[in-house]
Amino acid sequence: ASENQTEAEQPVAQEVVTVANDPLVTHIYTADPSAHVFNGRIYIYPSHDIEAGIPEKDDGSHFAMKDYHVLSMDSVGGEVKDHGVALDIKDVPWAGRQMWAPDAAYKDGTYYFFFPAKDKQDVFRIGVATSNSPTGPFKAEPEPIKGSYSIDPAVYEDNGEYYMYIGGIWGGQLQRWSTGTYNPNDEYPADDAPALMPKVAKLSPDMKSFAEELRDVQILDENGKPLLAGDNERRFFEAAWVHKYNGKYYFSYSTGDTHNIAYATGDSPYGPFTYQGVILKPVLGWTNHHSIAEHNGKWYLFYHDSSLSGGKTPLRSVKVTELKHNPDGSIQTIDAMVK
Ligand code: FUB
Repeated sequence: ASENQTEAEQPVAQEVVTVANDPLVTHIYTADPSAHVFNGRIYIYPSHDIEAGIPEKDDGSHFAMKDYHVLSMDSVGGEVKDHGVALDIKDVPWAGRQMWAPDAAYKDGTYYFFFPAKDKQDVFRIGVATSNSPTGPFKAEPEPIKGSYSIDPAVYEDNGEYYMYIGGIWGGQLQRWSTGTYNPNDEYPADDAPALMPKVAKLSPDMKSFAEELRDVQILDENGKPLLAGDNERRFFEAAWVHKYNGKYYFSYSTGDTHNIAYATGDSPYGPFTYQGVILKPVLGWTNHHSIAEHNGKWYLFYHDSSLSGGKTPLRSVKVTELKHNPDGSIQTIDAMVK
């Protein structure tokens, strides 16, 4: 604030809610929780972190996960059940390594499990696997989704249509697709150019292919201009998620190297979305990744941190805390940098 500003003109500091939560499970490491409510029960589709002994690098090779488990619970605070291995990399014909943040969706009696993994050429693709149970086991399709790339699929259903959001920069390889085809070299926009945007496409009725070309999800600043690549505090990095509240679409994501879960709002699942603020401040460990779901009239933020491993970035645990929308539609910022 400048010296000439009156007290009334000075910006009001956003209220921050501090929380301390325990891991939902402690017998395995879990991360990137995608939560859904199916038949009234909460199902969480996380990554399954393992001690791979690979040194930490910007390309993320230390996240060397090989399978997925599904967790479920009757309600937040209730007993959390681990349903065991739902999909193993050895049962995915096209996958080479690194099973990263997944998501799931339900349509017409079938549960669809979406997951990113590097193919045998070390290029991230998005796979799909199906089951008649929300907990799997899931049977993988022999090939990844045609035209898919990068990481962190999030599937959002709106009026019977399913939209897949994807993207992650650095280790998630989004920067290698700026021309539409794969470029093995990392090329990033200049700091004063628009940031790399996540992508979205509607899924085909069979849920196993894109119904259209992937397009940019525009995230705009308060002046309606795309966020810039150098705006590390606000620009998209990875971990897309969409929820709808009071008729508005909320696109939330991790800002990566500044470690926030940020959100932007818009009037269509395709965007554009206007940046609004921070949902979750940095947690213990480098990554921040979340999902948002409503259950029994309350909204919840599912997230992870590295508290159980004493701060080791690739060994994380999923947690949950209540998320509150203010009457004006803004979301209260949560600080979970404790425990
Ligand atoms: O878990 C591996 C990667 O770390 C995820 O795909 C990213 O979102 C980050 O959480």
